[in-house]
Amino acid sequence: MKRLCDGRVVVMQGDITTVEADAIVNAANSTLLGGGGVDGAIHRVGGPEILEACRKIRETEWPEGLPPGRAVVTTAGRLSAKYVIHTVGPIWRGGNHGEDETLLSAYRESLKLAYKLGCKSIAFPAISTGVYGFPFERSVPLVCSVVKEYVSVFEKIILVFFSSRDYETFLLLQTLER
Ligand code: AR6
Repeated sequence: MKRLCDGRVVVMQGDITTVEADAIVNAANSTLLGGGGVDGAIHRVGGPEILEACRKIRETEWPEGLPPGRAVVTTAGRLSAKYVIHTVGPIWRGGNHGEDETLLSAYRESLKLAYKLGCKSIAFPAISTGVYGFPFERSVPLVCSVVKEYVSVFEKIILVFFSSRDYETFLLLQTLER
């Protein structure tokens, strides 16, 4: 684990479902009805209450699905967090299809929503860098730029990397603290 920005940013390797934070961000897909990766883990550990809440959002707010770059909130079910914030990152299509902007938006909308909910801490996985194929190295400066925008708004922004390789790569390339 490494603390940056006077301890306001925590970078760690591990499973996000075990992390203590007011809000945990889920790298979901537009259906909001579950999937693999971190999405699968969050629903598995958080339990059926989360899926139930996602279904309600589909029935009311987003009948066609949640567009990439947007974020919604549900209960965190059995997770220790207060909320799960579901966002949809971009699917990588070569890098010239607005992928960077959509990734920035996914992080930014999640942070905005958490702030509106009164959260003091928020934990993120590496959105879009798994099944969705966004190159991890390219995501690092983007994530750092949004985190910088919000660093003074939260007590703690936690970046959780599942693999030690991603954790090490992030620390090598991060632009939060030089
Ligand atoms: N804790 C933290 N990070 C995790 C965990 C975990 N428990 N499990 C996986 N990761 P992905 P995406 C990492 O594929 O690329 C789903 O099926 C993983 O190693 O979960 O945004 C959704 O339903 C990777 O670094 O999300 C969508 O269909 C990162 O989380 C699609 O995948 C993101 O990988 C979204 O793809």
